[in-house]
Amino acid sequence: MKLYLATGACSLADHIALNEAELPFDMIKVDLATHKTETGEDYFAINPKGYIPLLVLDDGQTLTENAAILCWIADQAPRLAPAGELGRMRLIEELSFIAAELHKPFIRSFFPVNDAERDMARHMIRGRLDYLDGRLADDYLFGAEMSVADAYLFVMLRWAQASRHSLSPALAAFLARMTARPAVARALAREGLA
Ligand SMILES: N[C@@H](CCC(=O)N[C@@H](CS)C(=O)NCC(=O)O)C(=O)O
Repeated sequence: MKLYLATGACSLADHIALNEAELPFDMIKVDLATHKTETGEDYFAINPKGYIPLLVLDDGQTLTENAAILCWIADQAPRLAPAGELGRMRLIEELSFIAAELHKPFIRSFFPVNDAERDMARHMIRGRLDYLDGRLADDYLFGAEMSVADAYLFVMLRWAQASRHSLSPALAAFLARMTARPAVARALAREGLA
């Protein structure tokens, strides 16, 4: 298996989830400015979408989109998904929320076309962080056990911290709790972020 990623980018969520699932993989770094892989290949030729993450399965099939890749990883390690009748739907609900309502506004705030767009994106992120603060009464989004959605949220909170959004005590504690997990520490070290 191969994961195409960029250091500290959203693909860190997939990296963490693969580690948590104990699924070994080769890591290929992509330079998002030039869209070249670390071995000099044209990334558009590998993934026409041009963005990371991309997961190449052992049989050569490819998966893109964090939500889909994280769902696939949870299928390989069901303890990384919420249980119960609506468990899978709850996971999709959470991943969709993080992708559309948090990840995308972060991209808008990092690369705005103007100040108004940046301010609007930051305002949206603030509202989402406030909502998530209320969700984190337990250790993780779905209670006492970590899921792949927590890996995605972890990356978003790293970005929030780096871009000077204040984190509530519950969100800061979640960030610290995730950072202390061995699978997370290994991912950070392998990406050179430790
Ligand atoms: N919808 C995609 C978005 C992924 C995404 O935004 N990737 C960013 C890094 S965090 C990227 O590769 N940007 C470079 C580009 O768009 O060319 C997903 O959820 O997987």
